[in-house]
Amino acid sequence: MAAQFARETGTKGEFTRQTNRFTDRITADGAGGRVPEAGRYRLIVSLACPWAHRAIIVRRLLGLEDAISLGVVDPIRDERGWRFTLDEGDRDPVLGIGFLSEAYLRTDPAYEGRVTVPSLVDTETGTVVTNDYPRITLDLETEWTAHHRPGAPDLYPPHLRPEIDAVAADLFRDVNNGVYRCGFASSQEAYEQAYDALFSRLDVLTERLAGQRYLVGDRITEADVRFFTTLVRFDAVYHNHFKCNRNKLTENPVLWAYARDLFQTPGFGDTVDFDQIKRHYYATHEQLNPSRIVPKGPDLSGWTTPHGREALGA
Ligand SMILES: N[C@@H](CCC(=O)N[C@@H](CS)C(=O)NCC(=O)O)C(=O)O
Repeated sequence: MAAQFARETGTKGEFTRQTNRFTDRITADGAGGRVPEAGRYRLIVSLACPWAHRAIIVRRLLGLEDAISLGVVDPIRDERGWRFTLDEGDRDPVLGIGFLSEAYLRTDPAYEGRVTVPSLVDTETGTVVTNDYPRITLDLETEWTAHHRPGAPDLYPPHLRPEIDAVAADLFRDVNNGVYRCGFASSQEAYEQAYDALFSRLDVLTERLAGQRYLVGDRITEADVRFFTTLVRFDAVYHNHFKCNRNKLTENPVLWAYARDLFQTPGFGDTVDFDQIKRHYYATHEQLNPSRIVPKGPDLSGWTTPHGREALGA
């Protein structure tokens, strides 16, 4: 079976995600040579991408919109990768580039991996500071506090960090990246392993969320942001396109109510673009969907129905 990403496929047909190439950090103490500076950095995202979606939600929840600007790429990549064809003149208005790859090559002329979102770009140099998506949100939460809006939530409170990190590690392996391991597997065995791990983990998380409103503690944290970006794509994309089809999200009363609760929280649902999500997945993975036909469904009207999760407290 041909792999969608041959360079990231192991000998048993398993998808092994590339490492993040750019990992500089912007920290309050300036240890890495960069401090948070309003207006200097630009977050480049695709509204379709679950890893980028984390950063979009966190930026909104923390009120960092004025400090960090947002560039949005076209959900459909061409053979040159992510492009700024949603912008006038097909160029990002701040960076002046037509393709995200231009920033990557300016930073590392020898770069050969996939050019990915989210990427945080320095608007003064046009170079990529980081595409290390798990670190990006944690740093927005802990290093950019001087720029947070008054009353911004603490999404990564010190006393909850060990538990958030543990939940996030399981989530990443089995769920966030697990759906990709199902979809990009190029052997039956690798697919079934990923599928089993995904649904076993969803069973464990269902049990956990049956008795508590949020994943960790009594408040929304980074862990919920990470779970949400996969759940909101589940029925629209992963169930069908990535063959994650034991159950739909809407068939799991606990997770469906949990996802709706988050969706109806400002910063979550208002950052979801189902049209771009569907067009991106179905039209860019030619190995999985050669016809590029985008399914019409599912019916999305359920997302705004009452969820009843207030009864669990918090
Ligand atoms: N930076 C990570 C994760 C981010 C990521 O995979 N983003 C996707 C979109 S959801 C992307 O930019 N893909 C570009 C490509 O496949 O060429 C990676 O390198 O795997």
